[in-house]
Order: sequence, then C-alpha cells, then structure tokens
Amino acid sequence: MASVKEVGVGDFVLMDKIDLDHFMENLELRFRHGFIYTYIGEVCISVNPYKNMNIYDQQHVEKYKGRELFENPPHVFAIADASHKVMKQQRKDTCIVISGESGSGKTEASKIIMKYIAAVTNQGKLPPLDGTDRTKGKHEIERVKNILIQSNAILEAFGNAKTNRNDNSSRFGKYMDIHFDFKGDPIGGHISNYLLEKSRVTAQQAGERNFHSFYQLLSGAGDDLLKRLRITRDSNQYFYVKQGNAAKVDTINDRNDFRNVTTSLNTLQFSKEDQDTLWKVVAAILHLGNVEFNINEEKLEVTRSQSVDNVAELLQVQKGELETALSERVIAARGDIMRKEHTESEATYGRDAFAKAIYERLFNWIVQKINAAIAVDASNFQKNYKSSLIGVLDIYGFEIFDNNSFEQFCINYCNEKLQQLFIDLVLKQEQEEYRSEGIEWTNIDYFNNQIICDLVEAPHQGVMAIMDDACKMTAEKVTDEMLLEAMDKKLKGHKHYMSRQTKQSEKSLRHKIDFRITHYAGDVTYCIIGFLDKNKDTLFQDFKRLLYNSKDANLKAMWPEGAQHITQITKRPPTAGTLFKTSMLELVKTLTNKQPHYVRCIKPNEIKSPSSFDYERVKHQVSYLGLIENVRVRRAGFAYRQRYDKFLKRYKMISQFTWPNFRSGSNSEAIKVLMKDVGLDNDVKYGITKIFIRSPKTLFALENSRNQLIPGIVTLIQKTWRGYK
Ligand code: AD9
Ligand code: MG
Repeated sequence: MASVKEVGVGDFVLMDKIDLDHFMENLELRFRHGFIYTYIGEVCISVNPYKNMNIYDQQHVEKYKGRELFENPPHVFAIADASHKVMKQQRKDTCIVISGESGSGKTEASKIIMKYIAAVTNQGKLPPLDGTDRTKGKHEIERVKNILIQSNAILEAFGNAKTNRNDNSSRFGKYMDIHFDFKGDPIGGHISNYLLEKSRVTAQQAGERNFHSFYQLLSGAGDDLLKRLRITRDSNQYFYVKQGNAAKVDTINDRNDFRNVTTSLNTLQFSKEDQDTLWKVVAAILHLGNVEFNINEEKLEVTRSQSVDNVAELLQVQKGELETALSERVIAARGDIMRKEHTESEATYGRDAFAKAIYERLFNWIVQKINAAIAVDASNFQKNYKSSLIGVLDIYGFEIFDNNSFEQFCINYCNEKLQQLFIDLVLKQEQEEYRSEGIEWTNIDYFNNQIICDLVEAPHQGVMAIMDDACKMTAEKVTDEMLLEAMDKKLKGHKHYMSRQTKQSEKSLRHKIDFRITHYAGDVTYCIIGFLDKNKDTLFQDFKRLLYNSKDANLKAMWPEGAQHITQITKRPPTAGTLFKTSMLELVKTLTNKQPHYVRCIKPNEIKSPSSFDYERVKHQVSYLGLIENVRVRRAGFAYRQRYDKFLKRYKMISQFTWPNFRSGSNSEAIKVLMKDVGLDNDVKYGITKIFIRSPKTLFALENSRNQLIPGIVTLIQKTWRGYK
C-alpha cells in the first residue's frame, strides 16, 4: 500500500492556533483532500464522504491492527483498535459512542467498526470441523461474528427508512454489546433497541418512505410468495406505503436487499415458519391500511371486505372477530362489561394503532431472536470467568423536519442525553487522569446542556411529566391544546422553551399549536397535535386478545397480555414518554460504567454530495458539538501524554544519553535526562506512569528531531545488517 501524504493537521490538538476559523480551515482542507477523519486527542471526528473510500480493506486493517493512534493517519479503525486493546489488555469494559446528526454517518461508522473487530479477531485458518473442543471454539467464534454482522441487514430492513435527511435513516436506537473471551475473540453479544418510530408504519411525510421492509417485500419476493400473501408488486395499491410518493429511491435496490435479508435470516436460523410469520405480518399491514370505515344509517361499517379477509387470513385470526375488533371495543366500567361501537375516527385510530403495534412487536421479536442466536454460551467458559465487552452505540441523530412531532421530540432528547454524557465523560476522564497521575488541573467552561435535559425530564416540571399528568386525566377530555397550555404555564420564562402564548412577539412561530425548544444543536419547533395520543399509545384490548388467539404460534407468543380478561386490567401501562426516558437513563448508566471512545460524525452538506463542503452547516455542527471546547480542554491541560515505556522507545534515539540504551535508571528517569538534554523539559510534567506535554510545539520538536535522525539510523541499521551477512 503506497503511503499517502497527510494534508493539514491530523489532530486538532496539535494545531498552532485554536479557534473556530482555524478549526474549520483544517477540517475543510482535509475533507477536500479525502481525509475524512481527524482526531481531537482520542476523539475521532468523521466527516461523511458521501462516496466509497478505499480505506476499509484488509491492507488497512493490517495497518491499524495493534498500533497506537499516533502511528497512522486518523481512522475509525484506530478507535476500534484502541477500544479492543483496552478491553483485551486491561480487561475493562469499553464502549464506542457514535454521535452526530441525521445522515452524518453514524450507522456506517458502526458497521465499519464491527467489520474491523471481526477482521482482527479469531485470525488464522479455521481448522476442519472434527468435533474437538478447540475447533468447536474457533468455529463458534466465526458463527458469532457472522451473526453480529449479518444482523445489520435485518435490523436495517425493519428499522430503517428513507427520510428527507437520509435515504437509510435509522428509526430506532441501537446499542450492541459484544462479549469477548480472554484472547479477545468475540463469543456473543446482546442488542438493546430503543423506541422504534412506529408512526411511520401508517403515515409518511412527502418524499419519505415507510420502513424498507415493505418495499423490499414488494420488489423482491417471488411470485409464489406474493400470491400467498395476496399482494401485488405495485406499492401504489397500498395506502400505508404510498403517502410519501417516494417508493423508488436511487440509492436503494430493494430487490437485492430482499435477497440479502433472506440470506441473513437463514444465517441467523430464522426457521421457515419464522420467516413466514415475518412477511405475513408485513403483508397484513399493507392490507390493513386499505381497510376503510363508513357510517351507514348511524352504524359503523367496515368497507373493503376483501382487505379484511386478507388480514384475517394472514394473521390467522377469525375474520368476524377481526371485524368486531376494528369496529367496537369492550369496556369494563365498575365490574360491568359493555360493548361500545367506534365512531369513524375512533375506528381509523384503532386500525392505525393496531398496524403500528403489530409492527413494533414484530421488530422487538426480531431483536429477541437475534439475541437468542448470539447469547453467550456460559458452558463454554471456566467457572468464575467473566468476559469483557465493547458496547457500540448507534442511535438516531438529531433531526429537524418541516413538521416535528413526538418522535422528533424523543429523538432530540436522546441526543441531548448523549451530549450530556460526552461533556461528563470527556471532562471526567481528563480530570481523573490528571488526578491519578498527580498533576494539577483547572476547569474549562463548556455550554452545559443539563438545563435542556431538565426541561424535558425533570420530575413534575419537565415536558415529559406535564405530558404524563395530562394523560392521566380521564374525567374530562383533555386535548393537545390543553396540554400546551399546561406546558406554557409551567415553563413560561424558561430560557430554552417558547410558544406563541409565552412570547407573543415571536413571529417565526407560525401556529398557536407550536412550541419551540432551543436544543443544544439548534431550535426545533414542534407541533403539539398528536403528542397526547402518541404518549398514551393506547391499543384497544380487543386487538391484543385477537392476536393472542391467532393460530400462528409466533404471533400468539408476541401478545401474551391478550390472555388477560378485561376485568383483570386495572393498571394503566406506563406512557411512551416515560418508557423512553427510563430507557435513556439506563443507557446512560450503562455507558458511564465503561471506558468510552468517541466518534463524532459531521454531515458536510444537505445534498448528499461528495464534493460539497457547506461551510456554514459544518461550522454550526462544530459549534454545537462543542468541538472547540473539546480541543481547549485537551490543550489547557496537556496536549499530549504517553506512557513512559512507549515514549522512550519512540524518542530515545534523539539523545546520546538514551541511545541505544539508558544505563542507570527507570524509564521515567531516562526521559527526564533526555528532555533536559534536548532542552524541552520546561514544557512537561512527569506523572506516575506517563509524561504530559503541554504544548504541541514540544511534540513537533521531538518528532522533527526524530525524523531527521531516522534516515541516518536506517542506514546504520542497514550497514550493520550487511555486516552480519
Ligand atoms: V441517521 O441519524 O440514522 O438518519 P446516520 O446513521 O448518521 O443517520 P448513515 O450512517 O446512514 O447516517 O449515513 C448516511 C449515508 O451517508 C450512507 O447511507 C452512505 O451513503 C453515506 N456514508 C456515511 N458514511 C460513509 C462512509 N464512511 N463512506 C461512504 C458513507 N459513505
Ligand atoms: Mg443511522
């Protein structure tokens, strides 16, 4: 591999001057020359190249394997390697947190990381399967690696969709733990998924699509399967997938993707029956979207009987029962059981809630099945052995659309939490390192977004709590507008909250039903309509019972609560907002316990172009991600730090006292002598295990001296070598 000459500065910490302009200049220069990665110390900044880069092949894997960050040009491989190294050598749990706005390259980065980990583990030729334990182990590791990688295709098919920001936008959050044995080979894993944006199942904005799975099925399934599922290839026939008017996407080949998903399903040992359930549910939803309601002589009628027929057939439930569940609900009031017929709008609401719920359950079921396939097999280990792990977090990025609703509110709150974690960990980690090395340290100011997290999650006073209070009121009919009023009352005067009522002069808020949150990443205007319903997330009990009675064993198992009798249901389930908030708090706790590595992704432009660097858009991201402060923190303390043994190995050649060896003393003593000898010792501090260098210039000087000497040393070594021959 020809070595490529770096352009610009590979680590922002080493720049002469650090301010926004110089930061931007370096980032743009590097991007324009195809250097998409740049470090801030150990944080990797990645700018989406929007084109295939030839930097992820086996040769690159070899180049980064086992190396230190500074030894090679910046690369996300190096971050993966660092994480793996810490996990393996220190037996510490680590995590890689990938953040950035929608379309900035998080999911791609997470896949690149997974591939790297797969490539550097369990190396060597696989022995033939002869049944001995050792070969079993090696084959088992290959199986696990295969599943970890192939699960992506399935999860993306069912959990990603084309949005107006990204053709392959993650509509769920994903945190994956990969467990490793003592050799550093993967032995299993676990995926946690967060809030799937299920509203997409029934409605899409213009230019957007439903989840990929629908279009993959329509384009990729063979004629036989289509016939069995009673569907035609034409997506325009189905209301639930045509609203965005964007079924065809240039960058997506649904047919091929269907094939890949099928291969992955087979690899993951989804049985024929499992796959049958999967596509039947998808097809049933297509039919369900075409079911309509009509009021005839004051009675609700379900029209499009054929569609109802198809849904019943595919979900393996009684058609009559399905029709009843679609048109009325059973309610228990003080021990009495009554039937109440839906209005037309209640029926449509019920139908949509039903479609969303079965899709969401299906998605959770898929995740469970993947988890079962990669669960760590404890019998493979000695007693008391604890595996270590690397967690990889790839979640939906911060997003602003023309219309923002409850889903964007949750997604953006999630990004606030991650930013908070970044602030916490980056500062904490720095401070802890200085403290443990016995070095003095003063704080740097950050914009702390805790205030925005509180605005959303604080007990009683936060938006989530106000929403939950509104959902609890059943006596009178609470509307979304009333919810907004309650929010206005409680949040009036908050620096990060605004609505027409709290600030009448604000002309940019178009409607009375809008409110605005000033997020760390920018202002987002949310429309309150739909918040209550989405937070309550009601699914009429009748549907649960219906599915519990399905003849499809998989479906039945997905709906255990359908077994409950209506009178047994006394407690209101937690709201969607509360569930999400709880899962975010847990996620943050999980990540805090691990040694973190960060990849911060930047979107270079809005037009998915490999050649456009939209200066203002990038500058905005650099600002809100707090990257300049990140560099400052890193430099205010010390720009560079290195373990004594490694440092000595690299620079011992530049002093006559340490080359080829320092005779009398420890590594740290040798380095003290060396630094004095080259006149650089006023810029450094000596910690317990590491040397800390304050200014990048000192490091440059060291590197320069080393570079000047290397040709001489190479010649010397060559001569010596020849002498041996
Ligand atoms: V979202 O929050 O899920 O909407 P992501 O995950 O941040 O978003 P994603 O990884 O899906 O963005 O990247 C968007 C697109 O950019 C991809 O589909 C690729 O076409 C493109 N991309 C991103 N990273 C790379 C890369 N390293 N090399 C080549 C890339 N293309
Ligand atoms: Mg993504």
